[in-house]
Amino acid sequence: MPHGLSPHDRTTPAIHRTSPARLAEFREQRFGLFIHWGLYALAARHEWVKQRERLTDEQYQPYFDHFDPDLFDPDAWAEAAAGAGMRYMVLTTKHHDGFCLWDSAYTDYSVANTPYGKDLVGPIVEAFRSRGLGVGFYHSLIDWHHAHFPIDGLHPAYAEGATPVDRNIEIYQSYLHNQVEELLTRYGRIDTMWFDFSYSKRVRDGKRTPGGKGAADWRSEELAAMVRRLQPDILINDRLEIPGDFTTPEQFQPPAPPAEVWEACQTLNGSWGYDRDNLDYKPVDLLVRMLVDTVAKNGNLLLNVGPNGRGAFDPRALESLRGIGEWMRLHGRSIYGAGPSAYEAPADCRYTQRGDRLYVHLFAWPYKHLHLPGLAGKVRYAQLLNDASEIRVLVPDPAVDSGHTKLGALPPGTLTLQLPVQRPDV
Ligand code: FHN
Repeated sequence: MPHGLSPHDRTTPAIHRTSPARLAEFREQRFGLFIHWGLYALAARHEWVKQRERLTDEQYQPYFDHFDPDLFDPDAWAEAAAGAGMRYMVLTTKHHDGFCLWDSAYTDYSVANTPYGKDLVGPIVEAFRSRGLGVGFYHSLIDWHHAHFPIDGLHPAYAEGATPVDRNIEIYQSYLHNQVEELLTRYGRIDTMWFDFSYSKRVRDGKRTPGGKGAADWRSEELAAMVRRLQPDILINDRLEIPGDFTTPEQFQPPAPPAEVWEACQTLNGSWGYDRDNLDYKPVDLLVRMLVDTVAKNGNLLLNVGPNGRGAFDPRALESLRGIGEWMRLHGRSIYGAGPSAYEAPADCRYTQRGDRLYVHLFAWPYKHLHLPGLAGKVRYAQLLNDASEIRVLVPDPAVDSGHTKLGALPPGTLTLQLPVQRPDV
């Protein structure tokens, strides 16, 4: 993600236009894999490399000419995601550089004309769908390769010194709509459409981006109506600059539960595209806490992996997914279909609740005494779900409005106690 891009101002309220059943399914899933893959993976720096390094089309062309992911194995990707406990996936069909991962009838700038030469979207969709995971498409509204996409303040040409110029955006709008129609009619049921991104209101370092783009530039209402006509149960995100089905806070955790349906998108190491030399991988327990914090605030987490130029997940990414998967093996039932509790969690704790089961996630330890305010008299029993050393949980004394727990010496990690409680009167 380029320096200086602030997290998106999610001022566009989400209007739930898809079916309640689809929203319930989305909330049940809670955890998905974001995949950023394209020519930029060969540069192995980040997905904005063309703009950040002011590469001309000619300087970027070698990545196209050498795109031949010989280690591409979508089944391995899907296995790693399923093993991490992920329940759906969102794939970049086209990112800002305009390169298409499918054989589009509307451009030669696609995988079909690279040395690899074959459709990538279909095998990826099939690998994930065959394992019961949901399938979503990320599609960039921005297109730095298209001859009629305006040169504006974000365009690599502007970074190279070109003057902003509108060009013929109507031609680009038709191209955008036609490609979305291609994607939504070629690969069966698609569960999520993840557009990215509008910036008509964007101000950077106190200055408005020259020629920002918004709903009018994408013909967003018409585009969204077509998407829903082609895929009636699809979820559309909020980045068309018109109300969507869910909002998309990016690389930050909202301090309080947002009112609308929301999905946090996060990276493993700060980069969406494969960034070989970026060693800043978040530790697993932080990734787990992000997931827990998100669900405790009634959100979903879309966690990103950027496959490398040969089509493989980096060993560090696989290690992260394996670590999360181990935690999910123990505690997935505190995530799937779970959500916020009406009970207020103590500091350094998060509560997730599903039905009459309250899950207490300790973000700090060791607690000498864990006070669970408001639960006195409501707990029938406590069950330790970790494989940690034995823990004695004293069921709160009904006379005392707080419970306390003597914790044995615990290994680091998030502890989850399962306390079946009567639902609070909310
Ligand atoms: O510019 C993109 C970025 O490369 C990445 O795709 C993220 C993912 O949400 N979206 C935009 C930045 O907000």
